[in-house]
Amino acid sequence: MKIHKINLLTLILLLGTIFMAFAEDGSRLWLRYDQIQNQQVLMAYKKQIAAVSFVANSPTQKVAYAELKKGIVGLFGQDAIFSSTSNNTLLIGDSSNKEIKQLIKAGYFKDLGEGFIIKVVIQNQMTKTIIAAANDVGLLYGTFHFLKLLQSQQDVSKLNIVEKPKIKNRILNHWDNLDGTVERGYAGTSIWDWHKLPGYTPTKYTDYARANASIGINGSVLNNVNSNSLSLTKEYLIKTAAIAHVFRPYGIKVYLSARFSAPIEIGGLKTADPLNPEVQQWWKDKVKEVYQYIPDFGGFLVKANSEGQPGPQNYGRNHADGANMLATALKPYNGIVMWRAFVYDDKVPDDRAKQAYNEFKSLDGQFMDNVLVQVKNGAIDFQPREPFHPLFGAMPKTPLMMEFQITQEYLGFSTHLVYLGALFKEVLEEDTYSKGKGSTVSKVITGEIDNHQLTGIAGVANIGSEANWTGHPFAQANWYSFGRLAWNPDLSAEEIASDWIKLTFTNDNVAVNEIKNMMISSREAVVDYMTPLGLHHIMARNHHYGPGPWVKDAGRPDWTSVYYHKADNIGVGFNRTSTGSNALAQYHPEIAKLYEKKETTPLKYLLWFHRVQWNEEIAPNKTLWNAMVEHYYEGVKSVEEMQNKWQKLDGEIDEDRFKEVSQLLAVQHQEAKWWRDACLLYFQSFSKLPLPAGYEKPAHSLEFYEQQRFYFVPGIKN
Ligand code: BDP
Repeated sequence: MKIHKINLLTLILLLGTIFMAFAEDGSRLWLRYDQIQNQQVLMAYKKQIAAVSFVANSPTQKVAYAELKKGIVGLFGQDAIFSSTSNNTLLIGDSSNKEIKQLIKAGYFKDLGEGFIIKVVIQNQMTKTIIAAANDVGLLYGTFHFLKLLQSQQDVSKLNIVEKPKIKNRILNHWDNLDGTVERGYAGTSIWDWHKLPGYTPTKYTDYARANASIGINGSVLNNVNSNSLSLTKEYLIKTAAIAHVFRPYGIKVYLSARFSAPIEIGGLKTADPLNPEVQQWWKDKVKEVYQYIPDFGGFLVKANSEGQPGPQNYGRNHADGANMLATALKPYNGIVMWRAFVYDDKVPDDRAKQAYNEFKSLDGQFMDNVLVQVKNGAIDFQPREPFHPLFGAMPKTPLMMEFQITQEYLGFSTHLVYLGALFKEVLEEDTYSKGKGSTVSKVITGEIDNHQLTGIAGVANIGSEANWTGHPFAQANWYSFGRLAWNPDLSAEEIASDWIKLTFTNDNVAVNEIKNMMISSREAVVDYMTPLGLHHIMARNHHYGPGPWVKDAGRPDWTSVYYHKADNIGVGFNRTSTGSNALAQYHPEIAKLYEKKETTPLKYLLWFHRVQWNEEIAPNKTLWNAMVEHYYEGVKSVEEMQNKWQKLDGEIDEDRFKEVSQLLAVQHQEAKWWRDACLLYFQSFSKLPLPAGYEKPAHSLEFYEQQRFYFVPGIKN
């Protein structure tokens, strides 16, 4: 009897351990490699890939091999194939191989760059599945691509794929501080443990590199754009070198944000004037030192003369002077400068939206050839919706880099399910008209329009120390979609979502479609319940958590909400046409002409460009006020629909993540209502118009919402 009891206890412990091992914490991201349950698919794969031939020598080949092995063992549930040979082989790399030689001869490798080929060749009833590339990193990308096909259970029997990235530098920007906090980070603390570096480089760093390489990201800026000069000291460079060492086999370069005043702060100089020879020499020496520790260092990212950061303007110089000084120092080592165009100078401009263009447009042609100007997707600041930044298409002689924000500073933090693939795509597809119709933002940044070889795209990371990396399980999709679009901006948001769902949740078609619909509609939902019809920058002050359309007196007018919506008893909206700030003139005349008139401005941008009276008809039989009410209520309704869709997936998704998402959706629903009610009550205090019949009344008074205070909100220094 006693023995029986012990056995039971052991059994319970054992089951507990097994359960723990299978608890779904989301840490495997989209690289899960769970055994394929569909026997038909599995048999077909096992037959086609009865053996693997992969001679892995270099560090990159070795990590590709390890990944392939991990993937196939997981997906197939067996290991034998790596040690046997068969007629049906997966053949990787090796240009000495007959089949691959043939591909080279046939011109497949021409201009392949970091790309890869996956081709199935059937000869004499033998199937060879070939993954080949012009270099190691291409091979790694090809391996990940193939694993993606297997994970998402695609037919791989007739593959003939040639893939190469359309953008050269595909970079994550971490706004991580040396003290472990993350500016605008909502997924815990920084994953870089500067204290334990360089000696300690946890597996998490390798997993980070794997995840990024799997979607083609090849660069990582480790520290915040609001940077600390200490990052450039010897001590920290050695720590950075340890991270670079982990990333190197995965084709990921490290970059650092450089503080412009570093020569003063850590160099002991009296000035950081970019035209001062001593300053120039200091940077040359510093860069030389950096490359001693990190021979493949990528370069610097710089935020200068913006929100109090030092820069060349402190010395009466311009952005090109500053960027070129650093570019000169980096040039001998093939390093690049990513100079940000997100600028806020000391004077309050007549329209904040015009500032970057005003400061940068005239500098076109003055930057060295290893400088990229990094431009946010819109002219204000990562809002739920913004028209594309007018600098895209306006600086043909300068390679412009896109900066997207993956972390959801203005989109509900990591609490709200918002699929940013849809937002990114909307921007990339906008037409700048710079070289005629079809000159999309995407073609500007791929270099196609102005013939640039140096190209880039950056995403402000949403990664932190939380087990699932990004806080919200669905926020992983935003990291994923950024990488996929960086590789190929022509992909659709839908196909990326489908891939991600299959890799992350399920291969069941019905479920995939349900989840995809949720994701696609989530972007419009957040716009509707936060900032419909072109409203912008009406979030609560500083931490940006929740609504704050009433924010005024915030240090300077362009930090307030009232500056951006300009609501009064007559109407609402920012007049950026020729009768207002004329920010429209910064766009191509085709766009300016169209948006000059309310009637031809897309409704989604109406209040961005126009002041509109509350009772003005903006659509047949619809006043602005009624349309605004409709959008806010529609946003909340969309969240309810997401909740319903998700509930239908009970049983289809593992319990852990199912529950996690259910709870987060419930919070999102509450917060969406909060946004709706607070904003409508606030705007109603000007419009003096009633809610049309049939709408649920706000739960509280305007005063109640205005008086809400929150403590220790994440993402800022509290
Ligand atoms: C704003 C953020 C701020 C960043 C700034 C930037 O609120 O924390 O430092 O952008 O991009 O969106 O530099």
